Amino acid sequence: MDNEISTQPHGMEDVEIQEWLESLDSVLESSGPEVAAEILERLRAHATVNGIDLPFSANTPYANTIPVRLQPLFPGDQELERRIKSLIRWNALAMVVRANRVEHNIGGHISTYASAATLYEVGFNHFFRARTEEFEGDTVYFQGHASPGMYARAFLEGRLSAQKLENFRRELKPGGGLSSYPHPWLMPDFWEFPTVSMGLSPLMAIYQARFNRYLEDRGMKPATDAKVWAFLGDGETDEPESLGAITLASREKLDNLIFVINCNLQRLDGPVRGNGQIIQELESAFRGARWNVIKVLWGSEWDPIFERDTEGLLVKRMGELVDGEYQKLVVSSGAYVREHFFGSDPRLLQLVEPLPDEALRRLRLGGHDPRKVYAAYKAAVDHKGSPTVILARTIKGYGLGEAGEGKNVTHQQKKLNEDELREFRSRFGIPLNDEDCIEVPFYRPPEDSVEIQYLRARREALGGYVPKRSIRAKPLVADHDNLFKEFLEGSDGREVSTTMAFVGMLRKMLKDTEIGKLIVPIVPDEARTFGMESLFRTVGIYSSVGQRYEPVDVNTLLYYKEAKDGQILEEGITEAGSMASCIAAGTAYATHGINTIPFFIYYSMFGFQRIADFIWAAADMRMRGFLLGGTSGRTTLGGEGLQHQDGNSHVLALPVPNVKAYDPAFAYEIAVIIQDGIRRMYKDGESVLYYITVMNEPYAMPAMPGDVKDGILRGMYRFRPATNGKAKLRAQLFGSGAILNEVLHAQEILETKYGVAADVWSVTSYKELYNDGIESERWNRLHPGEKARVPYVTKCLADAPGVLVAASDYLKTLPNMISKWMPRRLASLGTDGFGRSEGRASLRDFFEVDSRFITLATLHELFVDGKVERSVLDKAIKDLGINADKPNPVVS
Ligand SMILES: Cc1ncc(C[n+]2csc(CCOP(=O)(O)OP(=O)(O)O)c2C)c(N)n1
Ligand SMILES: [Mg+2]
Repeated sequence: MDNEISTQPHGMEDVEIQEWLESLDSVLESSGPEVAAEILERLRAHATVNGIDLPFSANTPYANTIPVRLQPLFPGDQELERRIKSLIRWNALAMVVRANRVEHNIGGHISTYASAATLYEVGFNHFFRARTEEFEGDTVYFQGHASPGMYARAFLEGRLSAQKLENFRRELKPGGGLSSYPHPWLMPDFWEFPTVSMGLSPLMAIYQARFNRYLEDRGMKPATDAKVWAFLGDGETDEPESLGAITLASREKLDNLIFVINCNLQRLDGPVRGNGQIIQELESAFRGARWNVIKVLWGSEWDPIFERDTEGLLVKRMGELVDGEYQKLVVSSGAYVREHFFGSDPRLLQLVEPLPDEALRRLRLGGHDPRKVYAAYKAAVDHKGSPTVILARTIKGYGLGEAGEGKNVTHQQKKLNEDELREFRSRFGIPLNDEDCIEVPFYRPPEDSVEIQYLRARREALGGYVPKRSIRAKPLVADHDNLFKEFLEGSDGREVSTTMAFVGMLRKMLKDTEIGKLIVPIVPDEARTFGMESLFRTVGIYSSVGQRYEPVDVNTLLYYKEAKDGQILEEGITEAGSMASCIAAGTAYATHGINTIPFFIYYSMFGFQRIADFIWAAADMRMRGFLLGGTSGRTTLGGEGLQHQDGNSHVLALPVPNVKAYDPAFAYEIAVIIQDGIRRMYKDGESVLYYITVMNEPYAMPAMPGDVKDGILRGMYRFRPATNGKAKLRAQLFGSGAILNEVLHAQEILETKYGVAADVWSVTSYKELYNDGIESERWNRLHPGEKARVPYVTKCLADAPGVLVAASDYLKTLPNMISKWMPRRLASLGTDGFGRSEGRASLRDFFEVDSRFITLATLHELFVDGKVERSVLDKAIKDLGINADKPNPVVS
């Protein structure tokens, strides 16, 4: 990375540079930094006007952003805090070492927390405010791999027992253990945010900070100075999600957001930028995005050396080294540092002449110096008008010495030999003798010790303990029958799509007195696709600055209305960002004590397929709310082709345990599912979330045929029985989503042309049916002596005669996975394969899921059972106009 003062033009005398620097110093002293900055700005403009080509650089020199003279006094007892930190270091290390002694390869990380301990401890002792009755609290995203440090602190705080620590990464032991990383699913009273899939937490933190403002601007919570802190690794910033939304944060002026990037210059395999400077690279990216950037590179020991360096040679030298060289210095002796770092210039050597080699080795980095870290945090919380990123330089595996400090292997270090343990013990002053210490016991000083007293007092002053998760929202009370009733009655023959029906429900919900305000519609630039533009006008699009322009369509009924209290989160083309908003809204019941109900509607192909890991994190986080997969169905979405047509998402929803996935065909099914979802999530407090696919094919919505609510929710119900129950040839047909209409059509063809009486079932959720089936199987296996449970599918089909045929707009594996609980063999039709740009009818022919193929499949099943002749099949293929030699969609 370029450094502004790293090059020296030919022919320029040092003394000339010196004069310029001195005159700037004197302006600084006499008139202050604003005037100095103004002069520099004017000089730059003057230079440009005179044809001097100044290369653009968003970088500042490789030095601390906050000069010593602006550094505030450290308000704590530094020595005591150091002792507490040392104890936490020890216990964090002990957790990992002990776990790996008991069970080889159980894993865990020592070196991440070792490098970040000061960054966290300054936060815990002075900044992170807990959530209390009076104050919403700060929100902290802890770096996943630093979790041992958070556990070790909670142990000193008396919040976690030694037994829990003993069972780190062994959660299934009697008495429970501690999860490897922050997982609210596994530790719902402790962790709030899953962060270990790297790159997710920076993006989530940005949208969390923005959502906090949204709640304030809509008058749903008081405006406070609560902060969102996100702790990241420098390697983590290579994930595209990490920096992907930083311009949103500055555009929205999120001065409630602070990133702390632990720049230990290493990731798992080796240096983050061996041949460059990750800190300078990040600085320019964040400064370019208009963040407030605070570099914390050098500890206080460097201050007097900088002071002696009146020529700026040291800063210049610091900017010259690449990270690989810096890493080498970390593992080298003081003599090596003198020779290779300072030795480049005799004047530099002179600067450190008074210092012995050992002192050179112990020149601390900024991220290990509480005074420097405190100064940065203080500046960050006081900063107004933009988000702040703190780039703190540290050493990976700090304090591990020979066991891994700064070494490339340090990330994976889980074991220390006896000498290494003793050295660590001595270095951090842990009161354990040589013999005891090799057992690596957990160590907690007595309750009345100054350390524990101090630590408790600090947390009390900050409102309580962090991290801590609790559910603070009160359950909803109404049952909302009135909202959904009209949708149970059908559309009177009017053709509407399920998307339109859903938008109708949304519109009604938005007007409701109990839930209206709580609804958070979220769209990634697809509102018009889903016919939601009428909501622009009625509830407005959220904008923190309102609307500063007259919209081009202001004279139309549905104009693009942005408003400070707008309710819709129109996120632009970012499914990841929208999902992050959805997560913030769907977890506000815990974070803020507000039952916001997100409805995130998107192009279904770009959901589970594109942002599955965010959905997984949302599920871990116990997010509540609704994901709506719009324009779904491989053959129902015409024209768009291979990248858009979704036949996958219901399969991809299967692995997420608490996602309830539905592929409804009719408006009343959606109404039943949403009403029940609101009850389960916001009245009964269940940790589930919903995925509902909606489509753009218009057709008449029937009224609900009797009380089939239970069947809709459980996954299937008989929608239209055969008219002639006495027919000899019988079949059971299963359809989902828009394909249910094809099934209904096939039912008619089969009856009128082939004398087959078929019952038609709407299968709303293969996932529900599957989960119910495997649950019954499991219970029966474990309780052989008791009355066997019967899967719901089996119950439904107990008296259902005839052959079985299923068709959906998704992969055939969905019906196949429940077929074993059916009374007979199942023929499955589905849309395995790449989509095509075509109309619906052609697509359904291509994927073999239209009424003709359903008819043929039924006849074929009857033929296999010996119920119809071959000739019937041959004739049907001809009569139905099926090309038997057409390409196989699965592989073409
Ligand atoms: C998405 C993702 N990919 C890979 C990993 C595996 N992983 C865990 S830690 C790590 C290196 C972390 O380096 P850095 O972000 O610099 O953190 P440090 O430990 O150095 O503070 C990797 C690759 C992961 N957790 N998440
Ligand atoms: Mg790192």
